[in-house]
Amino acid sequence: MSSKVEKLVPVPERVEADLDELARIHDPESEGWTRTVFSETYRASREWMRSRMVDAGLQVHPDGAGNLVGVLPGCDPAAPALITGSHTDTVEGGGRFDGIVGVLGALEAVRQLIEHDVRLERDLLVVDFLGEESNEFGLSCLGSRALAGELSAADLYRRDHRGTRLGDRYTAFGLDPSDVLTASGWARTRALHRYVELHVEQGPLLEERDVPIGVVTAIAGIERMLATFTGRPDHAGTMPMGDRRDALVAAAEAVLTVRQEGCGAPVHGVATTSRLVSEPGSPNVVPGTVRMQAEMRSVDVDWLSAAQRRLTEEIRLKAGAYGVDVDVEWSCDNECRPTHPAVHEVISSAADSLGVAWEPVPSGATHDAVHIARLCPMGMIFVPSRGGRSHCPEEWSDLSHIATGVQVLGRTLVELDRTPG
Ligand code: HGY
Ligand code: MN
Ligand code: MN
Repeated sequence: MSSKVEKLVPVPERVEADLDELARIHDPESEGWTRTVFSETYRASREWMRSRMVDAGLQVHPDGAGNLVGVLPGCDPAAPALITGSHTDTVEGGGRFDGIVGVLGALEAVRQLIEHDVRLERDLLVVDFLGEESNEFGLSCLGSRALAGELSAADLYRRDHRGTRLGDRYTAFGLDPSDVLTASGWARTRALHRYVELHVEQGPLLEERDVPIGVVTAIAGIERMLATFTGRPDHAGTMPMGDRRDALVAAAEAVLTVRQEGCGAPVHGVATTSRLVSEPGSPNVVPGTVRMQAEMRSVDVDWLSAAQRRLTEEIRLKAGAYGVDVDVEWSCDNECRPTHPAVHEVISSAADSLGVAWEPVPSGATHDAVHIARLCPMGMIFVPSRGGRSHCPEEWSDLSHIATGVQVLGRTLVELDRTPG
């Protein structure tokens, strides 16, 4: 290892200052550190992000899909490029670290390379991907999905609960929807060598095992369910209990069935019901219709598909006992994506060379890495989350862990730069 590379030691205070400054750009009307995609708060935060990328020494250009792409030129611009990054949008009521650590950590890694005059052979692309979080259009990872060619023209016609089309949200954000599908083609024509993403674990494993670094083995597949229960609205004061067809009672059974399935996964799996919309919703009417939103996730592909089938059957059977019909629709947010063994190997040996303990961990959360994996071999580095909490204001990762993650990222990028092929 050259002495220059040995000197790539992150300055935690710089990362902390960036984390604090970005956290200040959040929606004052919402809980936590909210910066949802397409919001005015998000627009302001990306202006800040772009200027921080320039300050770090990157040549920045937004692509047609709304991703912010910073380039650190390498010695051989014709060589397939390295790519790293993550996202800076949050869920409603989200935290200060999910995604953000991967973008701001990459900026610190870039500053280290420049300050210690470590010239990479390959261009290094640092990307703040647009809209990674799941949204009302039912599509997470908007920016990386577009780069991977997985966003379709039909997707732009998806509507949110107000009836607004996704394409119109791009337009209002200053992006041309037709560009979103074409201009993102740069990532499919620009040869990409390897992708590595630094991210907070968002779960309890690393903290429980007291290990500072996780090397991700696979990113869970996500299947989303929309169940529509059709019973019969009746007078709540007169219809005898035994004669009712109460859609909300059937849905309540289904919520517990979803939980039961999630708790039954033999290796890795979770299931969550996130929304019930009961109509007509009047206190004196037996609910006639209920729409239920749920999701299941696992790195165990066989369990996930079997659980979907079981759940659909069980929900229908239990609803029938209340005289309620149910229509169950499933949609795949993303397939399970294993990380690339060659990238996994470089990350773990980078940690070993730094004397940093690491463990292989699955990711129950999805990431932009799932989509960029379609463009080149992918790997991920995790740092611990306090109490395993995320997607909440209490989300926290220690600066010392983040700095270790940045150091492993920097060392990994240098090693990946040298790998052929
Ligand atoms: O939903 C997820 O797993 C990610 O945090 N967007
Ligand atoms: Mn994330
Ligand atoms: Mn998230």
